[in-house]
Amino acid sequence: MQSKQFLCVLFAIFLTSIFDYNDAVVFKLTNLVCESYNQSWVVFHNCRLKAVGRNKVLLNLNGTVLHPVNDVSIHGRFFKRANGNRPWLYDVTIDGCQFVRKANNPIASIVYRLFKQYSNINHTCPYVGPQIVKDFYLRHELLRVPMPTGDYLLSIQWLFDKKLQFDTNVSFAFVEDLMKKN
Ligand SMILES: *[C@@H]1O[C@H](CO)[C@@H](O)[C@H](O)[C@H]1NC(C)=O
Ligand SMILES: *[C@@H]1O[C@H](CO)[C@@H](O)[C@H](O)[C@H]1NC(C)=O
Ligand SMILES: *[C@@H]1O[C@H](CO)[C@@H](O)[C@H](O)[C@H]1NC(C)=O
Ligand SMILES: CC(=O)N[C@H]1CO[C@H](CO)[C@@H](O)[C@@H]1O
Repeated sequence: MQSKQFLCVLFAIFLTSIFDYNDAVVFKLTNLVCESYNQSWVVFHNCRLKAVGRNKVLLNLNGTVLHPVNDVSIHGRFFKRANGNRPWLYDVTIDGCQFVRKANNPIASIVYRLFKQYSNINHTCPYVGPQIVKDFYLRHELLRVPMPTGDYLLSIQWLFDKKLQFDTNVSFAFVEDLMKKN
């Protein structure tokens, strides 16, 4: 019995150290660019990051789709910064209308899981009117996949009817610091 209790205590200490470890992960947005290439279909009113703490940065995006769209292609490219940008891990094009019906792409699902609660885009096609992302920030606990320390860029080109309409480029930092104890 005694040794079992001792093991429980050890296990609790182990869990606590994992908790500290999670605290020591920095996962934050560092840059955001939105650009419409066809102002008669998509306009951006707001596309901004705001730091609200040393390691917490909020993303706000407000755009309008001026005519209903039923054909959305999403071309996502994931870069890890090293001597300029170079492709790393991922380059994919998915059918956006199909994806919101059935999340059929694992990497897109990770990205979607991170931000869907902050946005009004989780509905099926067509899309029209205000497209909002409000006070979104990166939460490490929702990531659930390992990622090496580094600076990353997720560049997304949005195509309507197979034609490029706009870009959203989001940069973020992921830093694992095992020595830091907040
Ligand atoms: C987004 O990132 C890609 C890849 O670096 C780049 O080619 C594109 O010009 C960027 N778009 C904007 C609007 O900056
Ligand atoms: C720009 O948007 C209009 C809809 O307002 C559309 O008819 C046209 O095809 C689009 N042009 C391009 C190059 O995507
Ligand atoms: C988005 O921008 C439009 C146009 O400026 C504005 O009317 C609307 O209130 C904004 N929506 C949000 C949620 O900020
Ligand atoms: C792609 C995705 O996650 N879609 C979800 C949108 O929200 C509905 C209702 O909450 C879910 O059933 C979908 O899975």
